[in-house]
Amino acid sequence: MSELKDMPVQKAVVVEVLGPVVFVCLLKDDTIMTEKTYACSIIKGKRFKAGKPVCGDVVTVQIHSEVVQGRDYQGVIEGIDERTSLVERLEPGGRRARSLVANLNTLVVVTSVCMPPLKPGLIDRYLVCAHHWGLEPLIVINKWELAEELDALYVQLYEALGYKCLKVSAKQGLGTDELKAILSRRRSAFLGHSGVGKSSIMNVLFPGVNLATGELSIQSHRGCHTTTASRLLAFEDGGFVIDTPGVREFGIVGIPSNELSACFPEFTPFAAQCRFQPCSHTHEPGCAVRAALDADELAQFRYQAYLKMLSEIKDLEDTKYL
Ligand SMILES: Nc1nc2c(ncn2[C@@H]2O[C@H](COP(=O)(O)OP(=O)(O)OP(=O)(O)O)[C@@H](O)[C@H]2O)c(=O)[nH]1
Ligand SMILES: [Mg+2]
Ligand SMILES: [Zn+2]
Repeated sequence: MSELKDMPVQKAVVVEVLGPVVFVCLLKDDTIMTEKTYACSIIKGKRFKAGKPVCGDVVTVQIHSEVVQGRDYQGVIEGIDERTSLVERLEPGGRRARSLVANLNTLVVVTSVCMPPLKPGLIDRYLVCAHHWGLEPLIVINKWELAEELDALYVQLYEALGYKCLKVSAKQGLGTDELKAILSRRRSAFLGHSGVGKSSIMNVLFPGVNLATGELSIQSHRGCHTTTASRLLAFEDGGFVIDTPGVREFGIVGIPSNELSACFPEFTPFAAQCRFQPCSHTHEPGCAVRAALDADELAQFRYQAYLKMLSEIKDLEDTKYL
C-alpha cells in the first residue's frame, strides 16, 4: 500500500458526485486519466464561488492516498476552475437553479420514438438552452427501429431548421459508430427524458463500462429514473460524454424573457422586421413573426413551445426569483 504524503496539488476532472463524495480523475496534458478514480471530499464549511462541484468541472485536488481505506477519502478538492459553460435547470417544482454539468461544448438532446414517444416540447427546451449557452446542439433519436411516419416527419422539420439529427438504435447498433465519431473529440452530455436510452447508448459508446439501464413502466411506457447521478466517461483522445439522470420536466432558468426569441434561430430574420423592437411576438401590432406564422412560414409547434417557455419565464420574473 502506498501512502502519498505531501502530494502537490493537481488538476482533475469531476466524473461523479454522490452526496458529499466527489469522484475525480486526474488531468495530464488535457487528457483525462481514466484508469484511476479518486474519492475526494470538500473541507466542511468550505464554499466555492462556483458553488458545489458538478460533473465536468475541472478542479484542483490534493490526493493523499492512492488506495481506498475503508470510508476514508483519498483527496480533498481545493478549488473549482472557472467554467466555460454550465447547464442548469429549474429545481423541480421550485424557483431556484440547479447546476447539472459543466464545461460542455456540445449538448446532446436524447429522445426516443414509441416508448417513450418523441416529445418535441422537451427537445425545444434543450435546444433553447444550447443556443443561450453557446453549445452546439445535436439531436439523437434512439429506438429508431420502432420509428413511424410521424417521427420521420419531426426529424425532417428539425433538419429543415438546421439541427443535426442522428437516428440511433442502441439495441441494434444503428448510428452508434457515427455518434461516436461525432462525439469523440467533444465535451458533451446526454440530456433527455427518463427511459429514452441515454445509458444504453453510453454502454455502446463505452464498451465494458456497463452503466445500469432500466425497464420502462408497462403502463405509462415511461422510464423509471434508473440513472440517479450524472457520470462522466472519457474517450481516449480527450473528449467526454456525461450521462445524466432522465427528467420528467425541464424548467428553463437563467434566460431572460427578452432573450428567449433569439434562441429560436428561425424567428430571427422575421423578428428583425417587427414594428416594435424589442418585440415579444405575442400581442404587438406589426409583428413579423406572427405574420410569418399565419403565412405558414414558421412551424406552429415551435411558436407554441416559445409561448409556453415565455410564460414560465415571465412568471419567474414577476415573482423576482430570477
Ligand atoms: N427498442 C429499444 N429499446 C431500447 C433501445 N435503447 C434502449 N432501450 C431500452 O430502453 C429502456 C431504458 O433505457 P435506459 O438506457 O435505462 O434509459 P435512460 O435514458 O438512461 O433512462 P434514465 O436513466 O431513467 O434517465 C431499457 O429497457 C432499454 O433496454 C433501443 O434502441 N431500442
Ligand atoms: Mg440512464
Ligand atoms: Zn414580433
